[in-house]
Amino acid sequence: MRMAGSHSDTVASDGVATSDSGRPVVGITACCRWLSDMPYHVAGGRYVRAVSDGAGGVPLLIPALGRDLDLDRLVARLDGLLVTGSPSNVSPDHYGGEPSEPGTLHDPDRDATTLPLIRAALAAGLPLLGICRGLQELNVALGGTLHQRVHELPGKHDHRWNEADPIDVQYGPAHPVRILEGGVLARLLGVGETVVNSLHWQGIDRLAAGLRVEAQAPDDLIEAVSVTAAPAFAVAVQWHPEWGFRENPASRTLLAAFGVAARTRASHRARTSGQDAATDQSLGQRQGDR
Ligand SMILES: [Mn+2]
Repeated sequence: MRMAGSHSDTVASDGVATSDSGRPVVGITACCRWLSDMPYHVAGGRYVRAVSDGAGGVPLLIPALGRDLDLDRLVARLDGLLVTGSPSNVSPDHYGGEPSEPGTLHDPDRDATTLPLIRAALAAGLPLLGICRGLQELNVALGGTLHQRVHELPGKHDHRWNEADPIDVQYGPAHPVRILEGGVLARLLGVGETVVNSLHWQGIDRLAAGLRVEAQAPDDLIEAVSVTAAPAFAVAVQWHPEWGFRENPASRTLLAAFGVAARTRASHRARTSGQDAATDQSLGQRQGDR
């Protein structure tokens, strides 16, 4: 058990955000997957660990319930939102793209959840970290478009992984990214190159208004973005910082920065919790009156 005197609201020397009290509640988007003929709402364990151990948050999985989720009430109770990666692709219907190749995995329940959830989270000033599909969803949610098969585009590299490789090779260092001057990543990681993993077929085509390019691959594919007008940390990356983050200083720094932003949000929520309670009470009365 940690002693009371060990409380820390800062980033620890190992780059992991830690706090014994007031841990921020961080929503984690789930996919809807059919297992044994039943829908399950799932998120990879490494995203959960990235939130709990990397960002120092209390992970809260958000089911892919689409319009049956009360987004405003949900967002009001969160201190941060992690939009996860997934084997499924955003349906091109959401950005006016060509129909996907036969056999492409889609997740309409997730699309129906994450796209409005991202917009609600940003409108509420919630800290946000998008990973892989999460970066693509952020771009689509704000009006951008995607390439569905980057490796087939002239001048673009193959950003995919090899299924035949062991998992640690699949998630191993794949290509450098160039961190651009003046952005959030430049402040956290410095300007210049860092090597990242790469497990994606898709990529950003037209960047949404309201996003800025934070990092690019050698083929100029956008590998990281931030939300220009966001009051808090709002960054998305095409790579997977959650994979092996304990051994990767840049990933630890990124997750810790997200955690610090979420903790700032949590302390703000704690200060205004009296107002929240009053709102809850009036909502309860309204429901009781029906
Ligand atoms: Mn890549």
